Amino acid sequence: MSAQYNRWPTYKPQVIEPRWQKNWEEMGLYLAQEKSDRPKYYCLDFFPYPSGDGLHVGHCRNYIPTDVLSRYQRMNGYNVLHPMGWDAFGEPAEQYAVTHGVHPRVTTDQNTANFRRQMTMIGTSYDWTREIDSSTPEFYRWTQYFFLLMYRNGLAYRDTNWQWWCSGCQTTLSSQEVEGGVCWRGHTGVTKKEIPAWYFRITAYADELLSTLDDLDWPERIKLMQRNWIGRSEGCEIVFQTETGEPVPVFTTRPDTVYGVTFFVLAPEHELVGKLLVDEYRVPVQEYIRQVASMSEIDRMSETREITGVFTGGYVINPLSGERIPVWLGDYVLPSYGTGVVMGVPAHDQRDFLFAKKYDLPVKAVIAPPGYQGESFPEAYNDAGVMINSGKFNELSNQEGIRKITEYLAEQDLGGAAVNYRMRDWLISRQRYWGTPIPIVLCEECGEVPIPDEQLPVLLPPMENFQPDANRRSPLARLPEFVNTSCPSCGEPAQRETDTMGGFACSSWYFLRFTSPNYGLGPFEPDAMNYWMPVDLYVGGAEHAVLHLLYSRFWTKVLADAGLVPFREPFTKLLNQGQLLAPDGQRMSKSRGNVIAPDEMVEAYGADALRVYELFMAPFDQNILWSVDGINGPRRFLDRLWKLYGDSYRASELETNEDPELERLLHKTIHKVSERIETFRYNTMISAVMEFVNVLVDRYRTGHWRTATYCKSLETLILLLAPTAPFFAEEIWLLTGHTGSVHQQEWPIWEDALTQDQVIQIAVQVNGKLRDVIDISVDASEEEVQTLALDLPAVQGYITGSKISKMFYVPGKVINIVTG
Ligand code: ANZ
Ligand code: ZN
Repeated sequence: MSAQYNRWPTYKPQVIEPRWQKNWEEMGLYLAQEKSDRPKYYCLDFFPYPSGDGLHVGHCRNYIPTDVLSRYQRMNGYNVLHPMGWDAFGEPAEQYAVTHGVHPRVTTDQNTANFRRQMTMIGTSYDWTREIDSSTPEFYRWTQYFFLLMYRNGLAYRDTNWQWWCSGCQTTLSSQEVEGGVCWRGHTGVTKKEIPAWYFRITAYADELLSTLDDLDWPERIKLMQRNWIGRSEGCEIVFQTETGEPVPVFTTRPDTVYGVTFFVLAPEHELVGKLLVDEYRVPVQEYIRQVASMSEIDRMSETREITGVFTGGYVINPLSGERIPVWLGDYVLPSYGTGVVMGVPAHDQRDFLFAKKYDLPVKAVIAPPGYQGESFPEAYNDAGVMINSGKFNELSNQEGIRKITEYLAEQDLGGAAVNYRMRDWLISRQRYWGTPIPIVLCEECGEVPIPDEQLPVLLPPMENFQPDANRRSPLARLPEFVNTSCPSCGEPAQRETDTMGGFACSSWYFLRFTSPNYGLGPFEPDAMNYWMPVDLYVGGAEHAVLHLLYSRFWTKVLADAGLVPFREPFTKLLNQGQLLAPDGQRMSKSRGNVIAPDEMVEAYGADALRVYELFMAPFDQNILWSVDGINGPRRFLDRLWKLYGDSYRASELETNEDPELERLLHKTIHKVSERIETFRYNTMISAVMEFVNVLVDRYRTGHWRTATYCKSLETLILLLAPTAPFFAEEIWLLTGHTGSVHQQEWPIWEDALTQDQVIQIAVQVNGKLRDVIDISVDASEEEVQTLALDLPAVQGYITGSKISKMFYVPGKVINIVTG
């Protein structure tokens, strides 16, 4: 404590914060370098889309905690990579541009500049020399390169099947982006249309995407959502035959019920419908197909809706029983699951049961419940039982039956064990302008021809009118100079693919680009990628559980198999922040008019107060409403602490050296703050700091502050606060006579011995008689002692039924509970 002040300045965040922002940038304080003998730490935020609304205080719940951790890790000797960039391609950016009548290049540049300004304003320590923008040719060139890698490896393909079409987005969407007829951006009425589109074969990695989930340090909730999304189902394929000998494989999880099949149901879209259809049923069947085509998948799977169907007039033969089975169409059979066919077992499957009741089809029991006497079932019986009416498999338990029948089918070449996934391939085509052009030429002679790598990027041409096309084609199809080209293979005139890639392509690999953002010879410089990857900590909202977070894992595995990266999972640890809602309980959005911008908060209270408030308001992963007055508390806390430093530095003569109690508290505080930053328990981290400050203020007020321990406490506290309140700490660091930046200091260490609670024993009396003894920390408060004492079984026996009139506590010795 050397510096002396006649006049300690007042705390003016609006003055000091911009000054430090400039200073830190000039010092290059947050530049990450690969050359370092310190261990690396890659701390990443989800790739934000730079929306025209700018940052609101909800985004800060993501960016502030990761910034605190990054700063903390630097002080702990890590070489930290903490970058930021823009997920700038995609429909939201394009929509914004359309609404404002400005080109998305212009609005994107404006929006990213605003985001960068706001992020700097709230004190984030990003290395801005690594900033990337997925809508620049320097970036999307490599997105195209990866597309071609997938194409060469059979993992990208074009298909003309039924696709999800969103009339709001005016583009096709992947199945991951549609739920319950609603697209990921909230448009209702998503339907299926027959449009050619490009897919990534993510299903080829279904098994690995599932099995390697277990080892990830990710929230269980997200892992569970991915597991359900992948939806692995183990069962059996059984090959039935049409009467003309055509095989009809069917997927079932219950091969033990194969003798109970009394009808067959095809999805109305199934390719066999035409072959099985008997002429006299043609009219009602075609009418039925039309009707189902207008239904959404979610309606078709709904359990409350009445199932419908229609008979085709055709039959298949059951390969085990030899029976002739009538073939129906039914809306509850999905074309995209299994083989699009269900073997109807009404006795043991409830949907089949309802179908049989409705259309008066026979119900044949083949699994007997315990004590079964042959009575008819009031509903499907789907529990365990003994096999009956099943030829040579009779009397087996149905579990054994599953095994035996599966084996038998495999031996007879009639099917065998099979695995099915709910997950579908990833539809990547968008019939929109603002995205990465798909680097393919369509040639009449050669078919699909990939653009050679050395001709990349296929540049997104400038377009005045980039509105979606009424013909469900990409706007790029309206540009002859883009479309018409020559075939890279035969040189004849050919046409470019005009679809662009959805934005999730860019975000599937951007984290690799940060390791060497300006590298021109490849998507990343191998040494830099090797040094930084995988990402050590990845933080963002839980809403990306199955889109971005599944796609990036897939993409990484593809790159690993191509020998481009030496790891198979991109994000070692994942955390999701809770949502911050507007005071009205709604999501913040400009259209609702309830956005709270960090700008107004910083102007009124300072960025550090905002940071403390964001961390303090609730546990990191909890949803919470923004409270208008809440930020006053953190601001007052900083004011009070600022003043304490001023007061304490006015005099420097020490009266004594030691304050053992404060010393213990200091070490405990270092310990708590460290542990809680590392585990993202930021709200209690701030409480620990506040409690410590309370004690220091108390020492000052009561005149017990001229001690070496007190001085050391104040010194250490600056360091403890540096990650959380970086401007405040830097200014105090300077004012108290230090040189260099507080952010380049080492994190304080605690002594274990001093963090252990000293335990004492307290006698517990009821009405003056000793009943028990409790062990408790010397620092325990009177309330804690009371609560513990009242909970003791030995005490309960004497106080239940009576009223407690008084409790006397002799600190550190005895507590007496008086009843009556
Ligand atoms: C006969 C059977 C008997 C079935 C029984 C169940 C119980 P998970 O677990 O989801 O994989 N199924 C097969 N393909 C279908 C499709 N395209 N649309 C709708 N349902 C389909 O479910 C597998 C079961 O779902 C399969 O097993 C089949 O019905 C049905 F007592 O086959 B089961
Ligand atoms: Zn050609």
